[in-house]
Amino acid sequence: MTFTLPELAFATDALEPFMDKETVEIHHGKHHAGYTTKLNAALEESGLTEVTLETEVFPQISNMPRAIQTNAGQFWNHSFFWEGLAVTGQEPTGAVADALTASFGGYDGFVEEFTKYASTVFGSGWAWICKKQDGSLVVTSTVNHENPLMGGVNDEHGPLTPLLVIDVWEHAYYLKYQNRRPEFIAAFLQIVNWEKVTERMG
Ligand code: MN3
Repeated sequence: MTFTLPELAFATDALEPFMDKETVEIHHGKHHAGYTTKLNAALEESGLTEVTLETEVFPQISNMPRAIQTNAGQFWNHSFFWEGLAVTGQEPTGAVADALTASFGGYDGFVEEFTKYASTVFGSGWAWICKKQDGSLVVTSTVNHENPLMGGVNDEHGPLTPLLVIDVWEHAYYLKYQNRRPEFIAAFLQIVNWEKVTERMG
């Protein structure tokens, strides 16, 4: 099986002014596309076909060749990132609003926790909202290409279901926000697809 670059569900300028057109074009059309091509090449080189990333590659990630580790992570994380964005400002409602209240005391508490994790990832990485086995929510961060589905990553929380991710690699925000990562995090929170987050809660 080969992986294809997922199409965006919105036009590249649709997230303005929170995420600018040029950044979306380069981020999706160059970075994400590049990881896709490299993942397929690495899988082919290893003779791995018909693999499922979530259930076969990520749990065994440390046993995989380095090129598969990095590009599988980057391919999947970016696909998940784009799906979590929405053109129009949504607010968490229903089950996800209840879960944010139960786990963080409310939306503002969640924003504080998420901003703290996203702004303190050192270097390149990601911040996540995940659902734990007991149904409660937790914010985590990962470095480089890693994600919470990978064996050995965020293990202190037990098995996690990722619900939302922000990419805090510099390529995700530098053209518009330069070194002002906190401004990018605040902008990201304006374009979260909470309907998708709710769907991912299951
Ligand atoms: Mn990226």
